[in-house]
Amino acid sequence: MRVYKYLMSRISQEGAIHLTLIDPDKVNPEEGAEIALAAERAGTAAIMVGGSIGVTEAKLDKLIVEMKRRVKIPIILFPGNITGLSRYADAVWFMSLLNSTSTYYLIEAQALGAPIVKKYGIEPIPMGYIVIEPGEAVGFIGRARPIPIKHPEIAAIYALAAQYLGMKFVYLERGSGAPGPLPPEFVEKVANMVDIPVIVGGGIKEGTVAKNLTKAGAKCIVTGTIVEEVEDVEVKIKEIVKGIREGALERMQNVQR
Ligand code: 1GP
Repeated sequence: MRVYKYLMSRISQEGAIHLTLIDPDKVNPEEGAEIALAAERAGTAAIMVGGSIGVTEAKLDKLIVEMKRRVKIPIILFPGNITGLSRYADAVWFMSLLNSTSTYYLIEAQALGAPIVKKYGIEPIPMGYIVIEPGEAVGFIGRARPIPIKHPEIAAIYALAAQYLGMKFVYLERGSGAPGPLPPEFVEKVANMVDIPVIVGGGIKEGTVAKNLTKAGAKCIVTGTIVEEVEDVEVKIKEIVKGIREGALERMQNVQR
């Protein structure tokens, strides 16, 4: 419960947090550790490590060992499959792709992964994962039936089901590298339906976008691709973290009114 409690306490203190996603297939361990360090300095709350393609345990191990030497914030696995587990991580999003048409991504991969999580002593954090169109690589690989962007009410009922199933977070995923982020109204509809924190990711590149999504109710904003594109990771993540802080502040002021 250590990482779960840490995330919840930062969310309750700050209103919303930023998580930096690093794809082990796209960086070498040194680059990954550099990005993690810059992200930590910029105020990201935790590092997520994972991807849909090309992830091996050996690659993950090397990357996470290097990161652990450099940063203090938790490293949370974001597995696309059972190869996405490493004994060196602090926690794992123990997630089910709720709108997958495949029982593998709903529960079979989780069953295969569960004894490994137990053996390695990684903290599982239960999370419902919902893919919204276009869904990008994860939508295709995960055999999702992506939720139409016009129908946030469908995402909202999946999110509520996740909460009733006991999941501690729900993740609205537009897909890594999506051409644009989720609209704030979409996030608002889901956030108004559930009591568990809503994580939002996919296509977020600007502080103003992070601000509007946070204001709409997101409690965690995930960015991945942007750190692979910019020269100064620290400056970019600072911009996004600043946006999240402003959005959280405005949301909390609206609640008090
Ligand atoms: C992917 O939501 C995350 O799972 C992050 O997406 O790479 O587009 O930032 P980006």
